[in-house]
Amino acid sequence: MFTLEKAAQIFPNTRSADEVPAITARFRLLSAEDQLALIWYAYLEMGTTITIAAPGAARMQFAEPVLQQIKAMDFQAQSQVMCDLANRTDTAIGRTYANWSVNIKLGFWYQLGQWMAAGLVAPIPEGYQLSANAAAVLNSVKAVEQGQQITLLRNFVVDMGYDPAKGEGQRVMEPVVAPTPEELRKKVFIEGVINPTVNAYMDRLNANDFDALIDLFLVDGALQPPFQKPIVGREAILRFFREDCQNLRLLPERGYAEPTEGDYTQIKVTGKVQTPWFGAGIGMNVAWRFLLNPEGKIYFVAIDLLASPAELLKLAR
Ligand code: 45D
Repeated sequence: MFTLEKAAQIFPNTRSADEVPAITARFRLLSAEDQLALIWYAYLEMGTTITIAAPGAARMQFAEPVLQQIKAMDFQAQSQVMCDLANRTDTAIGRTYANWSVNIKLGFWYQLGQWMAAGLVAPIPEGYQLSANAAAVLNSVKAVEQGQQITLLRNFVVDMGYDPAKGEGQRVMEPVVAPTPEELRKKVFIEGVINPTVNAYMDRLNANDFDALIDLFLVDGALQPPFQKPIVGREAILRFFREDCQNLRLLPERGYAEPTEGDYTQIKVTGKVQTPWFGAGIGMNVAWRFLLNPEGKIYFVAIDLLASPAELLKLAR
């Protein structure tokens, strides 16, 4: 029968963007100063072609006290806070930061970036010279597609701060939005796949209807986000949906389904995903690899960030 490990290997010729974990690992070896400057340069460069949507007030309220505290400091203290975050030093701000959900962390840096540009927060020193290694990492960041670039920026930000609980602690997250009312929902169409579970998965996630979405999973089902370990069990998956998956836009395009061992069904779907941070500005090329049990419940689904657009057309095993 299927184990989680075996399930994770369905459609083995799916090529994900391996550059992302590779560049992330190289980034982590840089000094804090280099890390901050590199992100700043990458961010400026991206800003010439795309804009980040300003986060809403609901998201910012949690970061607000720390942001005000930082704004009131002199430049030197501000630089120190940012370096401490990058160094993962044990400080009060580092601990608070580590407990925020991904989107609150991004909102925090969004605001600091605005203030840095406006001269209210210490800028990267003029004429700062990246080390040779950092310059090489920056070049690698610039060379990948935009969907991979924003994934890298997100990784860099997620890793900062000091977390004594190593991700197992209580998370501070923004409030969950109400699901889109039934009559306003747009339904997806997936060329080559007519499967009620897969369609409901896309439509319910698009509608932020997480309570209905989780019903599609087996109790011990698993979901594997890009470059992460599988999240196992309904409770943990639901928490992940509420925390990390609000207002995503899933745009599946085509797919392929076939029966497999034990009357299970494996289905691969490819298409695009948009994050609310960049809206329609960036479409990330992704694959969903589903394994459904004989009753049509999700035992496993992996979401892969694809290596290249050519992967969108690679459906069969
Ligand atoms: O350090 O089906 C400064 C799942 C300089 C769910 C800065 C999914 C200093 C199931 C510039 C100020 C979620 C898995 C920093 C699907 C400094 C499912 C600031 C997939 C840090 C489809 C930097 C969803 C800033 C996916 C402000 C793939 C950086 C979602 C901001 C992917 C970066 C979403 C931002 C991604 C990055 C979002 C806003 C990759 C956002 C990335």
